[in-house]
Amino acid sequence: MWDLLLTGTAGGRAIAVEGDRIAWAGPEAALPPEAASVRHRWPVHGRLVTPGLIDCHTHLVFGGDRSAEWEQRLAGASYEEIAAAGGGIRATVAATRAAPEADLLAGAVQRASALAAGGVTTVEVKSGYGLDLDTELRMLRVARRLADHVPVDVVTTFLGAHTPPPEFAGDPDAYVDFVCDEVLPAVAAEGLADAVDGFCEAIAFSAEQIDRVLAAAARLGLPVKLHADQLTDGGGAALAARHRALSADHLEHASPAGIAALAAAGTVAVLLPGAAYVLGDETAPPVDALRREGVPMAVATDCNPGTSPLVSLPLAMHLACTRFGLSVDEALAGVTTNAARALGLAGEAGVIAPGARADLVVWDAERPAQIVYWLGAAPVHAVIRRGRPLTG
Ligand code: DI6
Ligand code: FE
Repeated sequence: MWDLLLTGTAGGRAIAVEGDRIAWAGPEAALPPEAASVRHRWPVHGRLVTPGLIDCHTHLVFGGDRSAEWEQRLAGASYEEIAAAGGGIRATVAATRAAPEADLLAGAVQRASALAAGGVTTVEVKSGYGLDLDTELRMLRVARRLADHVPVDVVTTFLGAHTPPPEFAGDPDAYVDFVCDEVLPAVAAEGLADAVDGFCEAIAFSAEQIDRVLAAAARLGLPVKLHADQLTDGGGAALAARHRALSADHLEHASPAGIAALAAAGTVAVLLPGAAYVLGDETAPPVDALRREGVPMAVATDCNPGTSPLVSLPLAMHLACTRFGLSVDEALAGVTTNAARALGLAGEAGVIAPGARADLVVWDAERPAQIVYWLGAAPVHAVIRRGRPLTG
């Protein structure tokens, strides 16, 4: 028997839920006889209902605070200069290593709760601020525990190859060996990562070094994704495609050949307009080329303390429209179907179709543009997570 039936949605569709799954979705006029005996009926009075939103790229577990660096950037320092002077990612690494697990969890819960308030029901969380065995494992354990405190599903990604840590300064290859031979196998043995990522960038790792990390992930049966061509064209898109990555993320400086390779590999392009905005990078990713080649585009917050202190996915959608030129429909697909695909969850999340997880948002809106247009006030009316209404 159906547990819940939403009627009167903006599109004139009805949506039935049984247990934690969508049981039926279609025009109200076509409802089958089961509808007569549903446990709860929920008329939504013309409101828009979307899949629960998916933030498919975040670094929301971290210690410390980088607001002072942001002020230095306001005064003219560049992200690369700050990183070269020992700030940037390394500053967060020091603070994260020093933070007790309870503090890491408390900060992550706060940020994930803010995302959830904006309609997010699935969030990806990366490691990468530990860069030693203990802290990488601790970050991933905190990420796994998040779902006990915030009503979201969490997908974890191991980002050991984020930047070379101070112990390996001057010898990034030795650090890559350590990641491949020690940290990644330990992470996999504990089942702490759903995927493996790397930062392919002049200030982090070369394509050759990342290639080794992604190959090690494949040997352990883990899917891969990649921070590619964010600040410079380092051949990241082509590298991601060669490894059949779930996603290639950022892509502001990706080459046409890189985009074509992503299309051929079926890799999702994850656009992160918060980072471009905060860094003041005027270069938009090659959205026209992505469209032309048929590369699916996702949109995410990249929530992190350095380049994207952003805890609203609807605001990321707004920036994707205004700064990168996406349409509202593209932005919505970017946080639902395409974001699911970027996490290997196609068909499971991000769609309203029989068999999919019953994660739904009822909006105080009739049209998607009303979600995206507001800055800082997501018009969430109610959220249903795995079949259970949370609010409203
Ligand atoms: N790309 C980013 O934008 C973040 N990490 C990455 O690989 C920045 C992380 C930070 O500055 O702390
Ligand atoms: Fe990132």
